[in-house]
Amino acid sequence: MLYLLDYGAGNVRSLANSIRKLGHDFAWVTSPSDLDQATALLFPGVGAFGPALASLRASGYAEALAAYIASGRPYMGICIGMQALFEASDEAPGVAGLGVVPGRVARFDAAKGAKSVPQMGWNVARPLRSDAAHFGIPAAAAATGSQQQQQETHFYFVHSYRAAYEPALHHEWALTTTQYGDEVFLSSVRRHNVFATQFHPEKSGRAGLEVLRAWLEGGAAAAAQEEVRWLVDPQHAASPAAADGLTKRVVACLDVRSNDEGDLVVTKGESYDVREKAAGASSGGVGAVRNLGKPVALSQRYYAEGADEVVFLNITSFRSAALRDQPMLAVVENAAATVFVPLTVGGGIKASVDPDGTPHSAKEVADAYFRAGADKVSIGSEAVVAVLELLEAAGASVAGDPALAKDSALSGSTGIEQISKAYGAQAVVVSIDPKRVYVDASEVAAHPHARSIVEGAKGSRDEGRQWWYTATISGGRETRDLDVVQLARGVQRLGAGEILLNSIDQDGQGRGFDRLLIDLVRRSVGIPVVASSGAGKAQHFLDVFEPLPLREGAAPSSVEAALAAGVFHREEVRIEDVKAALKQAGFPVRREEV
Ligand code: 1PR
Repeated sequence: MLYLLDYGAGNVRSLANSIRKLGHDFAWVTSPSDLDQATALLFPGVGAFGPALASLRASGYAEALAAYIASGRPYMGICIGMQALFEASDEAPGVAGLGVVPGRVARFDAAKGAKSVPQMGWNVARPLRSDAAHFGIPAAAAATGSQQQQQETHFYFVHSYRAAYEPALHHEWALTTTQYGDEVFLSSVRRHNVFATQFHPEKSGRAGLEVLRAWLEGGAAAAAQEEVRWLVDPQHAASPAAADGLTKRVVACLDVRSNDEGDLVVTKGESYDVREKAAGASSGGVGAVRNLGKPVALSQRYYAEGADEVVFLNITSFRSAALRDQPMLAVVENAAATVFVPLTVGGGIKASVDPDGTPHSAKEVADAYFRAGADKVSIGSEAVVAVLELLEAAGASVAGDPALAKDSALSGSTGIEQISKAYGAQAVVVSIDPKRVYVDASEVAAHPHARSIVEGAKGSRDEGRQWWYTATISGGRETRDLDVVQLARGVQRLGAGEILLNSIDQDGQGRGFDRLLIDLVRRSVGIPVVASSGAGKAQHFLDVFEPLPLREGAAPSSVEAALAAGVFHREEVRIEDVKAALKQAGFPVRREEV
């Protein structure tokens, strides 16, 4: 019997869904003694090393796990399930790992290769040895140059810590390596009955399902029959190549709300106005909510077309309590059963009170979405409130930089902090809805938000104008005296792992992304940024990803991901077309095999 070990953090639902989809059955481990009966064991996990190991030890699993592994029965670990095998991790100094694999896990060095941390996205797992093929990871050893690109298999990674590849230390274990920035790390290990991946096969589309299938169908036993051959020189594999394999992510976004008939629909606004323009007298001057399809069906279409991620935003969540908002939970649940790429859900991730007076913290609301199958939650309005409070607690003026706030200014009580602590920063996205505020040239120098003032480029429709970007809440209905740089730096300080950067001015206009806004935020933070709002054609994705020198002396760079909604919903451009155009222009992308 296959058992799954859920130690209580992170989203294990998608893994359960993947296993069922592959036609296999399993049981959850409920006590250490279950491990005696298991004939195969899967230990998935996102989250942090310290709490994971503490929870394993507290509930008596650490010894049972060690005994299980020593018995020779197949073990597969994912993410934390791989990191737990090492001796220790810098993430939790003093906490011992299981010590099955030699060496320790350490944090990515953001300075090496000028990269955002966490690594979030699709990267190449490069097989070092012939036994990788038994685990569904095809070897592309014979291919070279552009040919190799085509044969490379991408998997979804999301982590801040990794085990750097050291050939002498990991000789018996290294199955595949992956490069992020200038760092080469172990993306999967295997020895005898133990196989583990840093990437998430359950979130890696068809390529990931193949890895799971291979293991479930006896990959470890098959590999044991064969002598391992090295496909590459291990020393050579440890030195970084000129560029890493992280692809640019193309994200599909579904803005969801009830229409006037009460049906939950995917809608799409222009500068956040989601109602039809043609408002007749009979409708009281208010047009109907645009209806562009059903949320689950559309997410399935985007998965099939190769979307690297899917985002669901409940855009009217400020009106109701999220825990009562069962339709959105059901949407996520149903999408997670068939869509095997990361799912983000946003809207209403905040403290709420049930009609019977029962209060729920933002984390409890997030718990419900993670249980339903979300991989990340996205926080909008509450993030603005949290950063304003942080500025106040730090005693900073309106011009202050919340990123510099001391630990004592952190309350620990905001949703961002609590969810980030429990699930890891990578599970917390902050969705920012900035709006332009135009200023006179005479106001610029003394302006309290001067840090976010930009000037329209020569030859553009905004030439000669200057503006700053104000933070808004409730879907742009209200502004706050906070600029987009303060907001982005503040949420990073609070523990957010990614920024979803919308633009109310560009939303639904199809004129392209606001590169001035995007570069401003990109150079203000060290976490990944998803550019959003304004895509009208494939070329706009090339424009937003074009590396530019964002500050003096820095290597040219841009955002990690770009998101679009309307252009995909109306089928004006397909995700596949965007990927083809990006590939043609030399950007690394993941193509889903159809
Ligand atoms: O404040 O935590 O409850 O979250 C509410 C969430 O709902 C926020 O993420 C906010 O951005 C979103 N939201 C609120 N009102 C609207 C609206 O449209 N009326 N949608 C809204 C935000 C922006 C993007 C859109 C891109 C790309 N939509 O999601 O998909 O602009 O569109 P395009 O490619 O068609 O240009 P909380």
